[in-house]
Amino acid sequence: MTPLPELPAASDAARFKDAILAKLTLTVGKDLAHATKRDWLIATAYVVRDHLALHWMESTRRIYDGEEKRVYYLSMEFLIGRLLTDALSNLELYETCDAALAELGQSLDELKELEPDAALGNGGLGRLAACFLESMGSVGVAGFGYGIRYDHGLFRQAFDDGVQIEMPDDWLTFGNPWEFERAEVAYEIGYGGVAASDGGDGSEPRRRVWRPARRVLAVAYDTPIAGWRGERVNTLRLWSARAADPMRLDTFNRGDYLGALADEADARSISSVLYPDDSTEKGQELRVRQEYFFVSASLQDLIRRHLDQYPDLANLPEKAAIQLNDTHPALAVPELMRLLVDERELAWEEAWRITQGCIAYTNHTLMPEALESWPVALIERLLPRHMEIISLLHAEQMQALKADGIKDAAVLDDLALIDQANGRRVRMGHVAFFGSHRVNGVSALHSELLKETVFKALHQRYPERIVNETNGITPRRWLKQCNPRLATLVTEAIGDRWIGDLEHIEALAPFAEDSAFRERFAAIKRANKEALAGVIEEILGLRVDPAAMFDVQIKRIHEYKRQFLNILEAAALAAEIRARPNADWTPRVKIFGGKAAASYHVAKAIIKLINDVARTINSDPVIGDRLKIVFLPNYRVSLAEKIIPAADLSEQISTAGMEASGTGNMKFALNGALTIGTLDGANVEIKERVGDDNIFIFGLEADEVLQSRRKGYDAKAVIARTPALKQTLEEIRRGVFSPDDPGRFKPLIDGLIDHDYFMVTADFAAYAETQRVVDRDFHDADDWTRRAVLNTANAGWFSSDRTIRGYARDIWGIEPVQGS
Ligand code: 26Q
Repeated sequence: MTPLPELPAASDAARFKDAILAKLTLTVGKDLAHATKRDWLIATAYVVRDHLALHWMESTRRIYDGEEKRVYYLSMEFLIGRLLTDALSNLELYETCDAALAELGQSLDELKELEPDAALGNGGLGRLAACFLESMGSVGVAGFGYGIRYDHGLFRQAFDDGVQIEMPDDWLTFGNPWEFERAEVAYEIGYGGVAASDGGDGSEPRRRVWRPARRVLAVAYDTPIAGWRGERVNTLRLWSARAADPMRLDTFNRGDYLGALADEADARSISSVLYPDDSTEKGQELRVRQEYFFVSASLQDLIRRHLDQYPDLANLPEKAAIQLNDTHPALAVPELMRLLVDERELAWEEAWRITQGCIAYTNHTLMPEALESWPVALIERLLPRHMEIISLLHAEQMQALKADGIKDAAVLDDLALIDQANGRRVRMGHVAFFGSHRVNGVSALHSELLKETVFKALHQRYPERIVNETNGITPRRWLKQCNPRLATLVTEAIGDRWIGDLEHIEALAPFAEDSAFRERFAAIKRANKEALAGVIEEILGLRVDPAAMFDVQIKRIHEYKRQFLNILEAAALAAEIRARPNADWTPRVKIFGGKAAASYHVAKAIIKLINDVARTINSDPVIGDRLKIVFLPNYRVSLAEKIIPAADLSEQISTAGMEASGTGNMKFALNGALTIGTLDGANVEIKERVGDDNIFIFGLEADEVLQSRRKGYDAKAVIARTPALKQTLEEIRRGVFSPDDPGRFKPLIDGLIDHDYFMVTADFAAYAETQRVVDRDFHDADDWTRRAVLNTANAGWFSSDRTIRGYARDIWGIEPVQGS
């Protein structure tokens, strides 16, 4: 075993300082006199990366020597955010680095703000993948993230007069100090062409070869991800696309310079941009090309790794778990079959045993329009052999069903991988379900609804397959790092065990009754609010009062998440304040953040409405500090880290039955915000844990929403008997908030009146009423703090460490090495 080089101990600031200086000079290539802040940041990151790398080598060796089962998390999205604080904190180098930089006249606080977010994801699903990678490292699971190294992550959001403008994200402009390029790890990915029989004697009818028309290369880039205390450093391997031949010299020599580079441009387009959509919008061919690209590269890679260690693939299910993050990587099912049957010449049945034994699928949505399906003709053209395999699986399944006496055409239709009704489409959810040994939902409610709705027929046929794994969040990033004041207080009170074992934070509960503790807790919330007020002033030039209630809704803008309901209620409240300015109002600052998919016009209209209402209310001298509305542009992980610690009230107000889980809800509770929410997703489980008295629940429940829709919900009648709502809708409709363009919101309001699918009007009265209870309760500041402490103390179960242990036990069949 080659000995590893030595690095300064965690407490050795002097040597850490020397190491930064060495990187600045030798790697960044700058001397002290000319180094920019960014140069300092990059030099620091390289020093930290050295530490990561050593732990990483050790982890990799341990996995190999221990013949551990590896978990491959396949995800189109990894919403990592910044890595400097994460790595420093998990390696317990933060203070050392801070001191070293101080000696160099630099401030860690300042430098860390210069790191761009790695925004390779849209929202919850991508952030969950990032929390899972960190948790796998923390609980001792040999985890590998596989995804795409997008040149451009999620767009940057700017506002032009309150209208969202999308700007390209350029996170790689100044290089990425965290990654290791692996030019030698490259796989060929084929597209198009034909599938044909490979001569033979006809005794093996399924021996087929695929001759793709085009090939691109997938090149690996590795980022080490440290678990808590650096116990284990796992790998995020992202694939970047290249042309197999970078340039056509013959074309170039003919003088066609662009043509000579066309293949390269075409290949690179595959990993060039993240699809900026968090649910709907589909059909683009590039999306399928992206999906196949990273699935094929990842499977080829994990098979090679397995064969480096074991003689054959028969034991792959014992040594490799492949988790599909939604249907986006569902092509893994036919691709693994193809690799096993066509390339490794395994028998079809054996290949199926291995495929199903390895693969498991997580569903993140019940919305039918968000479930991927691709036209058969598209898959046939792009991936002819995969279409053949899917058709074979489809036929086998139909045969088995008929053999079992199932003849009901409707039932057969519901179970089919290929939907014959809608112009022949491949249902990726069905492909993923069928190819998996386990399928999981992401909250208790969501998993039950999966069984009753989208996968009802499949569940009846395979009743053991669906399990629940309620989402979680990593307490390292979402308390220790983002809220150091509170983290320190918690540690002073109960010790630091909570960091590696969040359920231990329960020990904080008795402190809710301790008035001196409450005072300190409240002072920390206040300090965090002052810091956020500073950020708001810097970004928007608006002063907000840190004594007011900070009421926050941050998440993708979507009709089902109902930012619309929130702003309608705010506008109604503003009218009441204007009518009775001297009543006893509880001052509030309503904070919004979130991006709308570029093509989602209703969502963009909602953003504009929030901004228009904000401008009107914020400049109304009668309302003053009683109500302020803030829309922070370009919501992203690093902004969430500043907002969440400062929140008093967390808005989780989706139409019941539509938010699969939510994870922001957990981050707020952990940071001592009270939730106002519907009984949706993981809100249900949050309520069970923090207790009915420490959460504000309102509105229709999931079954009532379905019932109401079935009966034909009549928004007009509800509006007519809800005066505050009626008046607010009329105001918006006639342009009170958009005097420059009075008709601007007419379509939005008319849409609501005509067809309120998301039950905004149905829940308005209950929501408004509950907000007044919130107002009243916030008045009793000390009791509010008591309830906030109980939220923090009871949020321990929502650690993603707990979630990962659940997956390990129920789905991957492994015993994590560390922890309980
Ligand atoms: C699909 C096809 C084409 C283009 C884009 C997409 C696409 C992209 C992203 C579809 C869905 C997503 C992301 C979904 C998502 O973030 N879902 C959220 O997942 C969280 C983690 O489980 C849950 O907490 C949220 O409730 C759920 O909305």
